[in-house]
Amino acid sequence: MSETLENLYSETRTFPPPAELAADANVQAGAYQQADDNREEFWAQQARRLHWAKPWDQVLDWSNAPFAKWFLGGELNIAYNCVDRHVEAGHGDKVAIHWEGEPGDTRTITYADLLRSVSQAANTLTELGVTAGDRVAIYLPMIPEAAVAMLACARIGALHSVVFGGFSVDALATRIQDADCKLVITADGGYRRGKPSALKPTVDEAVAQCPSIEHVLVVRRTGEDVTWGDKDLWWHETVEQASDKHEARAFDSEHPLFILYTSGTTGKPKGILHTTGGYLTQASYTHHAVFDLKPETDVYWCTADIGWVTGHSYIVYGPLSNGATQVMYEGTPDTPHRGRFWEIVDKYKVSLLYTAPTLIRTMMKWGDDIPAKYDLSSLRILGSVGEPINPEAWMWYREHVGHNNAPIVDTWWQTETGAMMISPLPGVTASKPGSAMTPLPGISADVVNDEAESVPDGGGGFLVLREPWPSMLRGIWGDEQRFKDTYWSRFGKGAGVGDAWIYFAGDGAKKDADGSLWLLGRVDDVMLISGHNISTTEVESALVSHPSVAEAAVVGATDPTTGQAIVAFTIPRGNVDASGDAGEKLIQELRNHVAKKLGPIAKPRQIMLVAELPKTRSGKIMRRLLKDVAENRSLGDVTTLQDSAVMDLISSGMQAGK
Ligand code: 6R9
Repeated sequence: MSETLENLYSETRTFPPPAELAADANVQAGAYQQADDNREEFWAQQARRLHWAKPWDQVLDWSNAPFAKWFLGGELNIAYNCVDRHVEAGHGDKVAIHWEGEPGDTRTITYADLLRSVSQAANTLTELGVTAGDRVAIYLPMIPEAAVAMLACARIGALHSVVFGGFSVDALATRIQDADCKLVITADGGYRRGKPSALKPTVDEAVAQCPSIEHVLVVRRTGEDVTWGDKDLWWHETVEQASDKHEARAFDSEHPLFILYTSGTTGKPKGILHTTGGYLTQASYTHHAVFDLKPETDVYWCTADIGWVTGHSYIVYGPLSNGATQVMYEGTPDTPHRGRFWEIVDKYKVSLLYTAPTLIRTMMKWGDDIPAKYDLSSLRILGSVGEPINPEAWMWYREHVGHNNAPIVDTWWQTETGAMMISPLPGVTASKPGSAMTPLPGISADVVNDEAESVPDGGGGFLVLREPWPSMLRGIWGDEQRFKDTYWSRFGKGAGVGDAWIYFAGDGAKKDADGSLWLLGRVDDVMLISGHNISTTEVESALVSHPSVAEAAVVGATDPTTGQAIVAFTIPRGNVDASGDAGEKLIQELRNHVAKKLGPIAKPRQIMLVAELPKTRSGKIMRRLLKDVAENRSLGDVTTLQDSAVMDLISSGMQAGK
């Protein structure tokens, strides 16, 4: 990209933290200065929040950059940190997980229960021949056994590779093969949209293509019939019969913890590798700092799936290492009704909620009256992750969910970063709707131009990370070169310029006049209209700021006159008449609305009113597929698409010229 990204959208509203929250916040403003004064000592201090069986000798070794080592010589056990130590501290009876199944069945799991289950699972894995360094695939619905399985792997030093329960045979098989997994942990099925959804048949087909698999451990969740093979073992006949005593042994700080495959827009998925000490340090600290967790009184709920990095760091490792009480929910937000999320918040008196912009926009579409039916007064901090949150969605979240005073923490991070990197601190930051604000203490994010020079306030460019951080990826499984090429060859030493290694995140960003950071989406999605770089995020936010719009996705389609032209796919809010002439009128109104907000250059060539948008299971809009539609191409890879029928609907609407 030759020019910097253009900044069109401006936002002036700010919301300081409520005074009581600020006064009592876990992390205060001084943390930034402390981290600036001595970054390594700052992270060492956060590492001391954990239990180490052997202290480290050196905080960071960056001599073999871009391969980092943190807390060298230190030893710890992750499961001990997430479970045993809370029981030993007298909190065995404390609820770790309030689990809510989609059909309404529930389970209450204390830290003592969790310790027994994790110990049993660790004993079973060991009996099945799984040892430290082996890889285990986990393909489960959102049931407590998913967390138990991950912790059991961590406890014995085996790497888990969690694969989304919605992924296909191919997606599962390629991931098993890439990491040579020895074991798969799965279930007969889970509940989705009011009915059982089978998992075992997918595993059977995948395992048939994966000779490395020795055993398949199957949790009984739905009770539906399954085909049984000689590798299959029931969880309740093995794990639940095993001894519940297991001594956790400490592993080296750099012992590998897990592999998680990123969806990746092109090519084969990348197996992102994380290790032990640094990962847990940052996952734990950021959860404590950004959610201001008070383990005695808070009830935390992260709505992500465990198959996404957000589920790893902020359902399993962060909250459990901090001794949190949390809610875990199996199903979809509209089963059996569209108030389900708010019903759960009300029922468990959730105080800290972590969800994704896609869900917030869906709730906006369903209408304000739905959250209004529930008592949401327990909520004190609201988190967002996964995509830029449009200012209007941010305001809606604050008003209709956060009763106009719960701080919103918009957290930017990636599978690769392992934990949050850019986010407000709820007791410190006066936040702006739509901005992730500032790098967290100890993190050095910056926005740079093509020459890797920091852009001035008001400028836009590429998001980079200038210094190593504890939970950074340690590589791509089995592909060192791709690791260097993808993240380290765009800027800095890896690009042959200067001495510093600079991590390229792949996102566009801008700094506003105060230096606050605004994420603008993936650099690959930036549009080039008549020579101007325009970010999809800003046009989408302009559309969502119109009262008739719930959600929008924008792509640049090839255009003979302007190079690329803006094509927008827009979901009207629930109460809007978008049929026939009313729809045509709305389209014209929206085109003019964008032109007025952002300038005539950003006026969409075409707007389509649609009922749904193609999304990944973690809620990211798949703009690549919409671009195929806008340019009349046949669709590319759809294996990570949540609902494939969506694309048929959109394509047929496009052909009909709607
Ligand atoms: C945690 C997670 C990473 C990509 C990232 C960026 C987008 C995530 C965001 C955000 C703007 C935020 N992203 N959080 N963009 N604001 N608060 O989502 O990991 O699935 O690996 O995706 O998601 O584009 O580069 P992952």
